[in-house]
Amino acid sequence: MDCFVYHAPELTPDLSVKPEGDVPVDCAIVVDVLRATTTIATALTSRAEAIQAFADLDRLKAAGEAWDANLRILSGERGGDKVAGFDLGNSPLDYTPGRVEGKRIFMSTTNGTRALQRVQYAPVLLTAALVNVDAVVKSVVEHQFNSLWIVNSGWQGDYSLEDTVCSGAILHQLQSAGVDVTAGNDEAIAAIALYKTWSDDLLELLRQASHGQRLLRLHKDSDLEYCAALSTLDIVPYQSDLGVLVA
Ligand code: 3SL
Repeated sequence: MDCFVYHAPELTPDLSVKPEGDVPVDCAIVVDVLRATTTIATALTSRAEAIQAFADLDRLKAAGEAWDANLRILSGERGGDKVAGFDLGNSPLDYTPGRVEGKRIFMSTTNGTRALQRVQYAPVLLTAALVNVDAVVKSVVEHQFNSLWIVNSGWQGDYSLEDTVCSGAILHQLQSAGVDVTAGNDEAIAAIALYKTWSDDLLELLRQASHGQRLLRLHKDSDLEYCAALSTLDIVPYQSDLGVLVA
């Protein structure tokens, strides 16, 4: 399987609009360890009906307000904080069954939802974080794709350590499962090396990462601990309709 890692949505070939000819990839996996894809995996594990992702807050509000008020949650994050007037921010720990079961979550985050939009026309679109690496790898192995893009959300167009280590974990576990992983770019080789270096102390890596530091300044220590745990959730979020993720 040809595997490519991209460090940010802006560095990823554009599949935000429907391509005219053949789509250049079989499956795209969007990663935002801190914290969007960890929150998505958690919310779906808590039996949210679906996550509907928006890059733009005004579009989110319009779609959310058209939904039954008892069956919706408006989830907005900018700069690590909850957006004023929204029900929830982006802490995965807030997405408990008591709050989200049966509800549609209208979500917008600084980078993660932009990454989803960037590859929304991939034939198969999954999301992964450290918390659901094993489940996602199992699903990729079963589908026997020929090509895979791992799209890191990064931070405002730039590299992020935590997303890269998760990309490396996915590729490393694919290799361990016997998949013939061919690195399509140098980023894929570097991601595997980063994961091998840090696999025994992922929490420390998250603490050293610039976005980890930003969240620690906002007193989100427990979020970091939760996001650093490897394969604690057995869930594979996938896009069922444009912008809509289900379990
Ligand atoms: O960038 C994003 O999409 C967010 O996950 C950032 S934060 O962790 O919620 O601050």
